[in-house]
Amino acid sequence: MTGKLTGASVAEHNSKDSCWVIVHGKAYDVTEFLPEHPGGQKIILKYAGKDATEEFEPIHPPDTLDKFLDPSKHLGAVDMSTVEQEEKAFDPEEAERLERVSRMPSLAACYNLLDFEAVARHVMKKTAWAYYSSGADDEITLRENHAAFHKIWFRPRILVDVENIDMSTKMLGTKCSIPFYVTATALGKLGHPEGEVVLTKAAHQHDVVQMIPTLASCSFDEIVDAKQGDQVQWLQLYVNKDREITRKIVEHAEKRGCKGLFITVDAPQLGRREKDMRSKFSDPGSNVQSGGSDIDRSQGAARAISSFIDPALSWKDIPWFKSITNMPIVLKGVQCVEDVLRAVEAGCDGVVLSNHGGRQLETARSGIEVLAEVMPALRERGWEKRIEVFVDGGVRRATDIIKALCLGATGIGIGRPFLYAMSAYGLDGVDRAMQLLKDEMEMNMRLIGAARVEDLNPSMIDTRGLLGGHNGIVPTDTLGVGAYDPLEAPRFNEK
Ligand code: FMN
Repeated sequence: MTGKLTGASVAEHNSKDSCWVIVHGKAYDVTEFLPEHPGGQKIILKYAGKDATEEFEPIHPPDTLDKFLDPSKHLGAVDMSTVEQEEKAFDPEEAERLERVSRMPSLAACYNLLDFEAVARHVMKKTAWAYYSSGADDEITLRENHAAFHKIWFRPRILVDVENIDMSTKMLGTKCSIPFYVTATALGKLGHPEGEVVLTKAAHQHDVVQMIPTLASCSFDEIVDAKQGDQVQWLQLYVNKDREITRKIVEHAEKRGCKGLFITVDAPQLGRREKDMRSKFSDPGSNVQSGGSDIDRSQGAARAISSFIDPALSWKDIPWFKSITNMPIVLKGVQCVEDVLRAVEAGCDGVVLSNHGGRQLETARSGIEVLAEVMPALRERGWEKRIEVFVDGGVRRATDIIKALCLGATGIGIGRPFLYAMSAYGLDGVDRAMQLLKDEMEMNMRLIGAARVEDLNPSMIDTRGLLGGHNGIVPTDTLGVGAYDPLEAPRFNEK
């Protein structure tokens, strides 16, 4: 006798009335938890009586069951040799993907950050690609984030001694090798089995700060445990309706050494990311076709994991955050000068000018455009030292970073490129992506005539294209163009 449960005994509990599942070799009674599951009941019921590990793993930190399921529902170890392995049906899409993986370009063939995106698109699983790459609605803001950098041109200085380039800087009091950081992106294990800790290791190799997402696939502690030496991490916070949960998260993060609290303020409701939603369409676990549950679970990975976020979060909460932590408080997702000024008045230490990578409000302006509006207003008031201004969205080249620094940004967040590098090539990929950025940065600082980050200033860029308003230039509405049935001219009679 092993004292373990058998596969057959678990398999008996395969219905809504008695639902057991196996995760990492242990059985759990989730019957009563079914209605509370943020991702809906249906996906759990798909695995009732079976091993759910593969589905569970990428979207739940490993401490999830300990945290959210009463200990009485932890049924103990299962003898996995007795669990019937389901024959996986042949999946032609997956077979094609694996074939592409076997033909992947070598890492050395990636010369810039967009190269990682091009490779990742072909080798990532469809649902993972859809979650990472998607933007809101028509993805106009998503594309604008990148395009906006092309509206800024350089005014370089010549005959400056640029033999030695120093790219180091300080962000929230932390010295770092280069003014970019790994911004928070949820669900790292969708792209790589080890998840966010891959980014932690790469960040360490390059002396770059990592922002830890609330909705990481790894547990918060795993990500902190993976840091080395005096590596610096920040916490990105989605504020829970239950403030006690939020308080615990914040206090724990501070205790574990996080050096900044980034409160996400652009997501009172998750945007509609239709690529993500569509990728779930064929998944029998989703409710897309049948509906029927009181909460709409049909919104892809994003919606499934975010139902706890408090839409009532407001300026009134800022003093409370200040009362529970000594970490610098930064608002992530600020999108106009008025709110930056208000953040200064509220005593915040920083803002991230960001539209969440184009995943939230469609036709929100790019962070870089907002930066160009914000910095003169701060300087006018002599407030530019009172708050650190970060920016993210669409940064793919060191020239983009330099443009933001010229405008006055303290630090620049990069999201998807590191996810794509990780998904396609693992740690080596992220390492190379960061090195490529450093190499580009060094070269371009030389070419612009700035030996140090402090030497970059607004006179080195021409922002007229960016600040000319959005008049005249209409972004391509790709869906509209594809769906449009063009009018026809009168037809001539056949001969
Ligand atoms: N921002 C958050 O504040 N919290 C999140 O959990 C979060 N998850 C994200 C997941 C993905 C896949 C992506 C692409 C972005 C996410 N973001 C999140 C937004 C990023 O922090 C950042 O604002 C954005 O990715 C920057 O744009 P970029 O991807 O073009 O660099």
